[in-house]
Amino acid sequence: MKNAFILGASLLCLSTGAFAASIDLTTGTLNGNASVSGTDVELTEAIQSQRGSVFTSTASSISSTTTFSANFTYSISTPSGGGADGLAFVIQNSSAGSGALGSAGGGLGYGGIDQSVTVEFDNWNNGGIDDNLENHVGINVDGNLDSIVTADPVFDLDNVSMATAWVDYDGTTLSVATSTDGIRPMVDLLSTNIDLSSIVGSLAFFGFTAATGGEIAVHTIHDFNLEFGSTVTPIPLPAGLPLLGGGLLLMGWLGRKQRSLAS
Ligand SMILES: [Ca+2]
Ligand SMILES: [Ca+2]
Ligand SMILES: [Ca+2]
Repeated sequence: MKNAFILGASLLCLSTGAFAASIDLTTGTLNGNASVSGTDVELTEAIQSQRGSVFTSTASSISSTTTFSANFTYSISTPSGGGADGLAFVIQNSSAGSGALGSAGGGLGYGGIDQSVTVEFDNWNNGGIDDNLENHVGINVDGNLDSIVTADPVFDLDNVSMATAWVDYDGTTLSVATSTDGIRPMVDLLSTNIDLSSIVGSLAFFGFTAATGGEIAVHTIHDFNLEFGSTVTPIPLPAGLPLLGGGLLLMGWLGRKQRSLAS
């Protein structure tokens, strides 16, 4: 009986692990100046007027019930002339598909990509009502550089050796947090209501863009994890193991058995 309980518990652990999805961007679709650097994707070099993007090569299904949690690590290094222009996390279903690449400079490589939702990490003041802070994180729709909402990440995006960002969508609200210590802050940096499926439609490519302009930096994505909620496809368990449902049923049966033994 004790062994059966342990089996049930281990199946529950497997089920939790099954939802974590590390995305290897080095096998994604790289566009423009993006290149693979070891296990990282370098979106731009520290050269003027570069733009690069990387997207998942296959699209994910999106519906009105889609929820997801994403996190990634990024760096912006060797800045010159004040450091520019920044990088962006982009969810898009534009006609270019995984080959999408937007404008350089203040466009951060996402400018003009339609049917898109973007979280920008923007470190150059291009002016305008929501770009008046040099150092800001923003949420943008349809490749429009005017953000719906912006916030100051507090640390300096011009020269960040390693930062982590978390982007969560609960079906209604898109929330963003970022830090330089790898620990998710207790309070999100910014959030806004987004109707994802009405913006992108039934499919979306997930990925990143960055650009330089007159001023420059190296923009790099080191690690990317994406997990869907309601649309997750369970990974197959090793042969011979019952499905997750079997483990849950076993737990339930054990619970009833223990109750019946006690009575
Ligand atoms: Ca700057
Ligand atoms: Ca800017
Ligand atoms: Ca901006």
